[in-house]
Amino acid sequence: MKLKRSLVALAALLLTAGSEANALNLTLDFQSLPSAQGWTFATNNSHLGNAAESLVYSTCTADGLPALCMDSTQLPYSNSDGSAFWYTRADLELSNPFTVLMRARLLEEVFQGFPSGRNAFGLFIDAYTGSGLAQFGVGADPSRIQSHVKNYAEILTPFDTRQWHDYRFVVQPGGAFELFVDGATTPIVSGPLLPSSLDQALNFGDGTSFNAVRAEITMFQVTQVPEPSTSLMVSLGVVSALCWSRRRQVGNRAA
Ligand SMILES: [Ca+2]
Repeated sequence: MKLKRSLVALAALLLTAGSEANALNLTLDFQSLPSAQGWTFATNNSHLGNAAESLVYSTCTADGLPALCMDSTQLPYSNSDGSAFWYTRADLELSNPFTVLMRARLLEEVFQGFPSGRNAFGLFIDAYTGSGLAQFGVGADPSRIQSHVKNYAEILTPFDTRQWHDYRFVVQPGGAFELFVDGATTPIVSGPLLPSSLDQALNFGDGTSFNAVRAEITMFQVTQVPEPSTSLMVSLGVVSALCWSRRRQVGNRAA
């Protein structure tokens, strides 16, 4: 009876701790476009405006899985218009550590505009945390990563970005960010965030005006674990609740 009651108390404690932590847990669904799921489509192409969304993005099937297909290679390039087409949202609390997991492959990369302007932000993720910016982009020709770390120099990858890969983007606001690929324990790139006081925002998609990319995304998740101090407090609470419960039972038995 006592044990049952203490288990109920334990469950209540865990539930309370979970809701207090209010951790992010966001998964993109591929039955509809991100704009139907809380994301806002954005472009620097003043000519196409929001019409660009349906020209660049579609829900599709990739390798038998529901996917988001991105294809900016079909739009005519004009150097008077930008060719960045991305999704953004500003309603996420990004001042605590969080992780973005993206499974994607790049089918094609086309350089437009200035050849010297080649950069990999044709498929990118970036995060403004309120105090800093962490960002990376993936390129396919050649397979590479580019980031604000190393001043956007090309970091050639030992894997082919035209194949499926898991990109795990781990951001510690006020600290550093790390990008892991396919469960590797060593990040392919890591470093401090760029100081930025711009409002919090998470962005992904085609972020460059001079590259066009054809890509497929079959997973996009944003997760946040409770702060270590919160986890520790929950653990300590659980342990003390269990100890208290056991002491009570022992005491009752002895009486
Ligand atoms: Ca582009």
